[in-house]
Amino acid sequence: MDGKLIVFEGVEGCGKTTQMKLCCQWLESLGISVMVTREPGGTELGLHLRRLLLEKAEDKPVAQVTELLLYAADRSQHVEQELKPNLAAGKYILCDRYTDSTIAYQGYGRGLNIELINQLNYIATGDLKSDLTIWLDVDVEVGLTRKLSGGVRLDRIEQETIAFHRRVQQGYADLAASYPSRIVRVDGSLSQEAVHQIIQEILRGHLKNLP
Ligand code: T5A
Repeated sequence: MDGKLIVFEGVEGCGKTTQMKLCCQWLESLGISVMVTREPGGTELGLHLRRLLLEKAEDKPVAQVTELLLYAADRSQHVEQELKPNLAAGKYILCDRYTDSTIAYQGYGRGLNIELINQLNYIATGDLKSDLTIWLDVDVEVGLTRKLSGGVRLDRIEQETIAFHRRVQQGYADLAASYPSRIVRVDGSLSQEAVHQIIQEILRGHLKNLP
């Protein structure tokens, strides 16, 4: 595959959407063909799954394994329908969340078996890994405060306890330590422009063929 899969990860409100937008503008200014996508919800089927996953219904809790399987189903469709063909077409794909989210949220956050999640990720992706994953590291309370001050209603997962979000954060820290060549930590508490400059440097370092 000729394209590149660049994933943005982190806890709620870490700034992924903001940075992906800046990164997309910058890469396009270099004449690179970019595609921006996300999980869950990067396909039409995935949009239905996203709504099922993130809408909060007090009287209809989603079982933990059901949640895991829905994220895997979303990913499988996304990989087949969007990621593989666009990588083959040479696109740079900026993807908001991917396999590490499932390890961090369902593995560390929910406490589901990590080996099982690795197997499901393998099945869902056919072992398609990111070329580079940018982990925007911010304190969970900073991220949640950013979201709340933006005036948005928190979704089902965002409404989890602080302890849950801290376990997710620990998941990202452990993943970054385990896969240092694939996952790069960026201090997401810096200004938007400072974070963007750091990401540019990282991409220039990792993607040698950038113009
Ligand atoms: N999930 C997902 C799982 O549990 N398992 C899985 O396998 C997968 C794939 C998806 C949810 O699903 C879960 C994780 C999530 O709970 P989402 O769409 O990814 O949901 O939702 P969020 O992660 O919350 O993404 P958001 O788009 O809501 O937040 P972002 O993208 O991290 O943050 P962004 O850029 O929108 O910024 C949030 C606010 O902060 C400001 C922005 O202006 C905005 O107001 N901001 C900054 N403020 C100060 N300094 C900076 N550097 C800032 N950067 C942004």
